[in-house]
Amino acid sequence: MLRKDFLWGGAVAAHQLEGGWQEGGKGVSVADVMTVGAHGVPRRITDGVIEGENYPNHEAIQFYHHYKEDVKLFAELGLKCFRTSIAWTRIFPKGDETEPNEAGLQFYDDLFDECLKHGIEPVITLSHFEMPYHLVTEYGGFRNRKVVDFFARFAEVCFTRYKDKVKYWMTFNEINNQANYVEDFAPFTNSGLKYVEGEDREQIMYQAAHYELVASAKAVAIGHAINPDFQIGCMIAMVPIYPYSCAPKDMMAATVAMQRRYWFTDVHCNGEYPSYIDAYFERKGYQLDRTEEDFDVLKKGTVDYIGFSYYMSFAIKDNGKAPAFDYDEAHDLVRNPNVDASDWGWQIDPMGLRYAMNWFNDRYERPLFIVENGFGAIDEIDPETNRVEDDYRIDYLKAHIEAMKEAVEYDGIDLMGYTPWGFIDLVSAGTGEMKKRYGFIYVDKDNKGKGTLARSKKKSFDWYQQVIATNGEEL
Ligand code: BGP
Repeated sequence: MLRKDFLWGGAVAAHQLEGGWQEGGKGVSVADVMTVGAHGVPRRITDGVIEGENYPNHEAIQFYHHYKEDVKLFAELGLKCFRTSIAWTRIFPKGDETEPNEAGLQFYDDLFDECLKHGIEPVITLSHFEMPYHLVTEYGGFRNRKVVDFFARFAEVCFTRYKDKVKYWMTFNEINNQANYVEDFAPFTNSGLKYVEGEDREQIMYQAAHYELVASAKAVAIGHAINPDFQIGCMIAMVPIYPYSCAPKDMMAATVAMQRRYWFTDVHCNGEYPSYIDAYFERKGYQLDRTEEDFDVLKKGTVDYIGFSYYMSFAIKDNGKAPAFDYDEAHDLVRNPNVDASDWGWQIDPMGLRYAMNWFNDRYERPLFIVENGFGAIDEIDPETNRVEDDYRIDYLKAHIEAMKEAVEYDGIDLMGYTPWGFIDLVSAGTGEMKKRYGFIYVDKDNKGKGTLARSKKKSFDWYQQVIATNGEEL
């Protein structure tokens, strides 16, 4: 049985829905310099904001202005919690100021009050794929140790201001997704890394990740000192990597691949680097700036729970080098013939969610919180019913909720809540498209930025309402 106080909710991120990119004194964030991509084509990162480019996050779905009517709909849906993030640039427009921007702080006060008024608990990510762009141009993002203290200050200001309104926090969204350093997008959004031609990207990524982990641990300690009741978690992108076959080499390749993606969780939960990562740094000859003081900070700032996203699983085939040397994500991850995939190639695997929950539970003994899960699809309004009949989304979510319930019931896992992703349509993080939709609430806007921004309920809205009302009994 799920907990009585199970946190049924929905998840979004500031830059993907707020818009108002220049309102209330907000500064330019990394999300504001990413253009729209296309199906299968990633977004481009521009050098500052260039006139004439299409930056979908600038307007998004204008939640900044529509939040009151939206929160009303969330309440009608029955949400117990609402996961969003605080745009760092609303609080510190450039990131390195000493005093925060009052108008930005006030916006989140108003938003949280509106949620609480409707009995909806805010669940807040401090950094969801964005940081002030100024920190990138002036400091090189998290390749610079100075950014650790800018983040800690930002966290301190948020914790202090909202200490009586917000109990559940997360530090960095999908901190480990930058481990896929071969692409520009993830390291840029996570750490503000813009790679320079010829540098060892992997080494830079590991250094930035270390500073982020220290920043996270500092924030956790600061938060607990401000309010000991705070529950502060990490947020991990969980994509289990299965061995393609039972060949011992495939098995070992999967083990190595899992280590390379999920060691971040060890640092967050145990306050220590696992041995295999230290061994890897040594083998690669990476001399990272990691001080005794940092190790102390990591030990003192371990998280209260593991928040994670789950959308899909991968499979891997041995490349002839693992485990002796390494694996290469770009070449070794293969299509799993046992599961279907979405239009974007995301492999649909509900049982993988139960597997993932067990994987975390076996290692870390922390409560879990599924803070993202969902199905991105192209939705069309049905002319007969005048709404989106998104049975495919209901099927996906239903199967995943079933798997999650099995993990609770059969495996005894302590699960705090479930917040499906993008439950109101918003800008896709990966492609910048509006047409890759996840919502229970449709928003009238297309990829070119045209539309009335009117909100309407999809079939999944009614379905999820029933799920929440029965605490997951009726799916
Ligand atoms: C996660 C991110 C979200 C989100 C989601 C769906 O990785 O935390 O911000 O957008 O994935 O991804 P996409 O928007 O690329 O479909």
